[in-house]
Amino acid sequence: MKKIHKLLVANRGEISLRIMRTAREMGIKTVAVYSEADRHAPHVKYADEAVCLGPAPSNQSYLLIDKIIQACKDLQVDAIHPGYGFLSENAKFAQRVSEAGIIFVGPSPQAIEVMGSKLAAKQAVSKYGIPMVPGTEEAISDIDEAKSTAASIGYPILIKASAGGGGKGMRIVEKEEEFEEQMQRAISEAQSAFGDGAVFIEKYITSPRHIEIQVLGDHHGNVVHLFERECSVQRRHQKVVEEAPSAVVSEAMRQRMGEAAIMVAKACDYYGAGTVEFIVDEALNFYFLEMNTRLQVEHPVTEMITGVDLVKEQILVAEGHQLSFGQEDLKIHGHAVEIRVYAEDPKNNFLPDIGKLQTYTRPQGSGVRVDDGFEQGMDIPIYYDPMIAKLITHADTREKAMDRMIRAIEEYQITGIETTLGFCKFVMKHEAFRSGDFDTKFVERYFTPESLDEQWTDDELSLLAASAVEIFESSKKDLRKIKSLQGDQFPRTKWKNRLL
Ligand code: MV4
Repeated sequence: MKKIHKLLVANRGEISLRIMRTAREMGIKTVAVYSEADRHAPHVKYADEAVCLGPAPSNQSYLLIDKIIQACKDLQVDAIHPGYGFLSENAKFAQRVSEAGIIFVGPSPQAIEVMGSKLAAKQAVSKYGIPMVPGTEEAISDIDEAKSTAASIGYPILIKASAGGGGKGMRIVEKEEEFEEQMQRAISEAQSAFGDGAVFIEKYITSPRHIEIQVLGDHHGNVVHLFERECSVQRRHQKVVEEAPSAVVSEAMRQRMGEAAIMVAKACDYYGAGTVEFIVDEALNFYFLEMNTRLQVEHPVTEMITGVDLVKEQILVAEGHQLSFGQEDLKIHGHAVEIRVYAEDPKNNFLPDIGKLQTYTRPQGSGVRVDDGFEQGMDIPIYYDPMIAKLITHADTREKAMDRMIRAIEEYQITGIETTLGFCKFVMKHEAFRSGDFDTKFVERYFTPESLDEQWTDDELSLLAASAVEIFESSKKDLRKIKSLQGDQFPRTKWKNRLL
């Protein structure tokens, strides 16, 4: 057991603040790191101490392992929380941190490494009977052998890069004639993007749902799951809306998925917070895809329905404590929805829209949580992810959580930049989302820029038509009056122009 007195958060923005808030509640001093672009950022102001790492680009600041470790030594920091992104799933970083005698608030470097490779992850869990998509267990070396495997699985198949993530390096193959070409492309893409050309094949599940399970493990071999998050509403592998629980997961399915997730965690002696990702087909069969060995962006929906502060548990586990609860202590309370507010223009192909937050007023009230890292008047830097905020609502039913989200979106006032708020409201009102009948193709299936135009009900449209006729008739009357006055008895004056 080793008490943490001072925690450095190797991150920026909302997640850095989110982590420091919990640390402060636990009586732990906080250290922020920042780049020159983030000098005046809220996470820097919030921290007890702050260290500048370098210029704006993350490879000259937030990714500098040596500088971060040196800052810990200079300030007598005893633990590092990596947040998400940046160095959070870098096994070498986790290793270097612990070699420097600093606690890494996260899993072991070995677990990060195994789960960082999709093939290694599949191999690690293969003996536990966890459902996986039919496919190859090893990297493809022989094209003819791969082709015959593909034929026996049945097309379409998906080629995936073992080192890939977030959809990078994936290729769908519809029929055998395309196989060889796509395979070569996938290999060279994987080689240049990840420095690892290993690829494998899986049966392609055409329109899956993405459902993931939050897990927590300690150093004593205890692992629990904190139910599922539904993350199917995404755009080009970027999640847009997440919720917990999922509208389609029954109690029995939840239990089976939860148990499978715990097995995945145990297969790599996992400790800390992690997420086991599954895809779910139309028949609600679920298949293990990969494990994310970090705190995820969408962790708040799990916190809202369980009442567990995941960062607090991460810190306690890192100090060596046993989990303070067992599986049977965890219950789902109500429903939570999260939207990601990005500085992107949904009317313009979601291009990042940078600039100054001219107005920035957060929604408030019962069941509303906003996790953000900006303030009114600040510029959104171009160097990092364009996410401005996460807006989370919680209520006792899914219906009420969605209605509360619409209310909160309408209260949110952001000017100076375009945001995805209106797009999220479109999702929140869409019949497919409301009914729960959607998958990862939701956005491409239903969204066009016109979806954002003002929506009118039939009653409102009749009212508009009636009032248009009225205005037209009254204008005609005015025009007749003017014409009658224009009998040249009077010169055209300003008074008459005003009538027009
Ligand atoms: C799949 C799949 C269909 N079949 N694997 C995309 C990201 C990576 N985590 C795994 N992904 C997928 N793997 C098989 N065998 C479809 C996807 C996929 C997807 C998965 C989760 C969330 C969004 C997605 C969007 C498109 C494709």
